[in-house]
Amino acid sequence: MSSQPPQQEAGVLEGCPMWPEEFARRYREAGYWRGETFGQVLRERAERHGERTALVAGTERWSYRELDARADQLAAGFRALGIRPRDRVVVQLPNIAEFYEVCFALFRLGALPVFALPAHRSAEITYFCAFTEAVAYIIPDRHVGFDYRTLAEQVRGTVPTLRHVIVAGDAGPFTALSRLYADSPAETWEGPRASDVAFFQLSGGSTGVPKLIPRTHDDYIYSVRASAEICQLDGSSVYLCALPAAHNFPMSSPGVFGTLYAGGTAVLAMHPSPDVAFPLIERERVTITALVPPLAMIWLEAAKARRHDLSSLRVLQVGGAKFSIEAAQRVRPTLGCTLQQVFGMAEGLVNYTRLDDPEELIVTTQGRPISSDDEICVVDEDGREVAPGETGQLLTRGPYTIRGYYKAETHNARAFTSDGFYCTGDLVRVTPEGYLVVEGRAKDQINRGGEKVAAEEVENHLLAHPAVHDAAVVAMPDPFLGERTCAFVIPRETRPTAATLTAFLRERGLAAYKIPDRIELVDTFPQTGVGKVSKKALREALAKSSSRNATPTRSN
Ligand code: AMP
Ligand code: DBH
Repeated sequence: MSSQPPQQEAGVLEGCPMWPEEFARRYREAGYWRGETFGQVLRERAERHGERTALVAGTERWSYRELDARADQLAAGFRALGIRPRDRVVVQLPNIAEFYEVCFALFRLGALPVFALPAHRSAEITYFCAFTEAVAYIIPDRHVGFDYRTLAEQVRGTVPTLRHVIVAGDAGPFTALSRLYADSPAETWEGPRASDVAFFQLSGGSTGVPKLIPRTHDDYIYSVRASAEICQLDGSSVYLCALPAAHNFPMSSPGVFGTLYAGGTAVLAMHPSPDVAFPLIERERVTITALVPPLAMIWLEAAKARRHDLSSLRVLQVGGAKFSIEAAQRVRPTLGCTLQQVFGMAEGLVNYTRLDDPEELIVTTQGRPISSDDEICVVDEDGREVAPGETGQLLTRGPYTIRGYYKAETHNARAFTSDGFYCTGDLVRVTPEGYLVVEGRAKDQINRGGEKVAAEEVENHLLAHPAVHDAAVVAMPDPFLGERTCAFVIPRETRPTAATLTAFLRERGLAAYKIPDRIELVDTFPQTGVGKVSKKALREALAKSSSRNATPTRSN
């Protein structure tokens, strides 16, 4: 492996490591990167089949022509507000049609969405806005009982670069999205190039603060196009987006973008529960959807009642966390459709089982990469390649896997090898067929049913409490979510209660899914040979402790 530090191409957004020129050339020559931008893709689809339904959300049904026109009008409106190419815009919208017009408007403008999740609160949002020096923040008025305008008020008070808060719905003191549509732009601008960064995705990560993932039009459109092909999407496909729209999985694997690429229809569910999703599947004749494992298990239970006609469903994708073989085996008999396992990451690499694979492979593996140019390397703790079939850490490099996080030089030096492989932190083995099986994790993260929690981030928040001397957050096994979080805390003289600490974390504005499910007060932490906290020993202690001693801090 030769040593090639990531290059900074002239004109590329500062702080975004890009592919070295020889790789970029290879990916273009192979036809992966075709020089298309998202704005152009939508325009082309609107010209080709303008009257087809692109999006269904609530009472809205937008044709391709409508989505295209709205994106143009909004781009002009954003421009008139003073938003410029490369300006960062934090977008925190739920599964509403506006999510996509905002995306495409920003893409056309060349401004860069930073995709926050609806669950994020002031701790995360303030960080995203400040770190990216965002000029605008786009929110719904309310969603699932939470008023995002109050959050925006807080964030605006602390981030000086933030000039605009734009609201889908009742804007209160802020700018209403609905007032921004402008019929013709006051001025013209040069659109982005396909090699430009198009937006930032978030990494679940394992560090103190979430990392931002710069994705280009070229690389993301390739992953979207190839995903749509693997999932056999076409103009008759109807994709149900039940997971949060901003997440990389329902956005691109193949997700709503893949569906729009293929000229199909995307249906948005405000909530992924069977109560909401099943009537939509029946009414819209949904053909494909994507879930995380705990939701898939809920759907499998609910489908037994057979109250809705789900016969249109051809593919159920499950990913984000490991799906048990037992549950995987129940998909076809219960739902009468093919299971597709998806093992992906917002950093790039996505693996799929193929629709016509033997059931054995579909049920027991997490699929194989999209591209024959996805390089896969499985290494031991010393970074040496393991023997075929052995388990080790997955490293990867390829035409849609980033070469570095945004403005994270020190972390990048650890998270990427000197020759550009991303160290996924996932422990995998490769089957003789070349399929990956996820066997575990080397990163300090908890995968709470597909929602990733970085241990260090939660530990840092706990350490901010005056009664906390030290904190260590680990995963505990859970039959429903796969894993839940447990925080071990060494108190100072005054012992805080679990409830006090939980309330403290909420007050600090941490997203609810990161609040520990259980908090244990202890006097010391077990140590490794070199004197570090042994999280392995903590996890083992948890496995041994009976549920009688558990101090659950919440039930879901
Ligand atoms: P992120 O980097 O935050 O996008 O999260 C991606 C991570 O989710 C991967 O590196 C895996 O740890 C995990 N993951 C995603 N899909 C699967 C899957 N099908 N099975 C097991 N783990 C998964
Ligand atoms: O967990 C993920 O991040 C994920 C899972 C499936 C992902 O990013 C993807 C597919 O694209």
